[in-house]
Amino acid sequence: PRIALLGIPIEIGASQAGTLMGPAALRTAGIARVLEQLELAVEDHGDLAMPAMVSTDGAPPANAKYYKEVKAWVRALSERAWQLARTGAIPIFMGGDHSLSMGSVNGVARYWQEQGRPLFVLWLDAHADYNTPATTITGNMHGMSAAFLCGEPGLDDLLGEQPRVSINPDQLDLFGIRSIDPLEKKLVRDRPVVLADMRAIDEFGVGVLIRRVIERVKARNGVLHVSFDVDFLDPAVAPGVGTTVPGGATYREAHLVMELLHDSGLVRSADIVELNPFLDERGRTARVAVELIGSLFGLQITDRPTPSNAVF
Ligand code: DIR
Ligand code: MN
Ligand code: MN
Ligand code: MN
Repeated sequence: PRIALLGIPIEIGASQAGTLMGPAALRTAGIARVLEQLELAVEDHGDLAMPAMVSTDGAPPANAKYYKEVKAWVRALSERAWQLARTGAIPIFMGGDHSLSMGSVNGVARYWQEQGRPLFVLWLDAHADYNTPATTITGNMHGMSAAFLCGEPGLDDLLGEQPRVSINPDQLDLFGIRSIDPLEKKLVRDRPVVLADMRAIDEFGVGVLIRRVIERVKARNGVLHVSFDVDFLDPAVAPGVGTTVPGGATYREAHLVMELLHDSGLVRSADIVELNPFLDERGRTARVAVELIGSLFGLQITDRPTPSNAVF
């Protein structure tokens, strides 16, 4: 298999500046080297250039900060993601803040729709990112990406001429959630979104819950996109994020998630977002993120196969 790396240095979707340095930090932490050691062919496509803004567009929606700038990124990225998927490579989208997923996931969803296979999205995050302009408190668009991808209204013009390919909410798995706004919570409750919050992880463990995700994808002959927001991790493990929330996944929980996903053979694309090197401690968070990408693509402690549910 081939891996296509693409940097998306966007930060205006987030509350704090600094995620534009994310792609550079992931490269410095050795993302390409780790994947090459797994005998994958890695092609680094560099960073997506900041697209020109189209001044003829109408008035942006209220409660969506930097809408025009985010729109420029998202439509360019959606096209690029679709093209990368068509080459047969596994794209890894290196952010950048989480608003970029509105483009990356839309683009790969367009490709899989053409292939006639349902795309499932695993959203590893402290937050649900299920706000719309009608529910948001902050107006930050990185908090709206999952809702947009499920077809929620309010950002309807965001993709410009790009086709919008929404996923059904029952193909979205929110995983690791521990911070959700009041109206956002209501919206998630009204939708068939599948959710494993930290309470569920405490009770059942990530092994059981990730196997449940994998079984649902397999049952429908689907493929999986992993959208990994670094704040999924506990702040003690990953301090280099603008929106840390206590009580996140431990180092080993996160690796187990990635190892199980690798063994499933279902992962066809991934985002790694919200890494903020400006807030990091000497590259610690970038290194952890790269190690986790290693596990997602086959790095193992031993070469023995992972025990299945049945065999221990
Ligand atoms: C909050 C925080 N729910 C918002 N969201 C995110 O701004 O909508 N922080 N994604 O990382
Ligand atoms: Mn988050
Ligand atoms: Mn997020
Ligand atoms: Mn965030």
